[in-house]
Amino acid sequence: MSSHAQPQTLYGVPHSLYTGIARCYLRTQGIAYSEIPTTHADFSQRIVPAIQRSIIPVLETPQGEIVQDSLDIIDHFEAQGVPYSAYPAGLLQRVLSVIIAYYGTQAMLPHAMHYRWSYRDQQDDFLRDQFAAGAGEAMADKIMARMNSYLPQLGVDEHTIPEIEASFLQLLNTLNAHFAEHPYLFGGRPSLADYGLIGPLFAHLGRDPVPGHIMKTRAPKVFRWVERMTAPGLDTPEFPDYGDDYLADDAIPATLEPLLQQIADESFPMLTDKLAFMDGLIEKYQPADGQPVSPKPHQRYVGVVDTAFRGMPVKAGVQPYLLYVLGKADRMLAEGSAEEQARVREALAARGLAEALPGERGYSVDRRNHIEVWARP
Ligand SMILES: N[C@@H](CCC(=O)N[C@@H](CS)C(=O)NCC(=O)O)C(=O)O
Repeated sequence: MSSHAQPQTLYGVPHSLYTGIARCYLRTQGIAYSEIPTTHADFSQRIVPAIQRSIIPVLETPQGEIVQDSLDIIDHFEAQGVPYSAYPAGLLQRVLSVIIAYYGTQAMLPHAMHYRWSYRDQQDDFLRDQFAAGAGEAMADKIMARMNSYLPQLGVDEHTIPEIEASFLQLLNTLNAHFAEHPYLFGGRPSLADYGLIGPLFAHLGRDPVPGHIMKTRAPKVFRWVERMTAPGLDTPEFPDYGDDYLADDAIPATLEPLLQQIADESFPMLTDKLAFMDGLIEKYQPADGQPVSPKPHQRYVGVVDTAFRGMPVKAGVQPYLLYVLGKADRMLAEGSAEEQARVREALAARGLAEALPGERGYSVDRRNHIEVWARP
């Protein structure tokens, strides 16, 4: 059992993408917690003033420490030691787990939001029920309208929708084949990659009626992985002799290669365009170290780029947060020996993923006082 005897408090709701990431992690590690919705007075009276915006998930420890951000919540517990660390020992697996986490938490936002909000006629009763349970009847309509309004800045439009749907089906096919052979992406326990993908694949694509039906009927093994990720501990009855460690020797399973190919195909040129946009912002405004990335804490987008998704032109909003995620991969790589770094760079280049590492740009994105800020050397 867990060494965390007193329960943690997790502020969140069942249908929230990022809350799911933190919740799956707590359950896998056997960390006792209770989940409290944002309607609770504690959230508005204590948590929001402390974190400067209304956002979930938020962890409050029994000692009163407050942690916002799904990945920071993971790192908070990693630092204390957990039964199933989310960071593989192999440097390539570790770096790829960050890139896959980026794909899940950032690149799949259009998939999640499209399937949630473009099929209102078929799932409105379900969504209304979920939002009312999480935020109260009075607030449900307002929050639903706000979430629905995010589609244009996510690049969800009549031209991209067929590509977003093709991307979802391709992902399901790949993962269905992978999870027939392995319980998790890199072997016998979930890594940051699994936690990144579970965000969209649980809250939206795994449980909203329209995409949930597609997942169950077309990719039953993916549905089982979603259950496995949300279960306590490791839930692997299909793999009795598999063991609970990552694949040895930093191996990348053959069944994962199509996923890495899809991530490379879909990340470029969009990621490069977004990074170039941020380079331009920094060049123009020369923010000081520690300056928030946007004027108001709840603003996540700093601009819009003309780019492409699977060959389709699209306007996409730029979130500095993506650099917060991908910067982790650069830092991990820097910890390896020169030989190891060369091996990993070569492996990334062979998969078209070399440019997924932002590299040294004269700035990075950090989080201070719960807010994303520009970090300067
Ligand atoms: N980077 C944050 C993102 C959290 C986030 O976007 N949470 C959504 C719910 S899934 C939210 O609170 N949105 C509030 C809003 O957009 O107004 C994390 O990983 O925790």
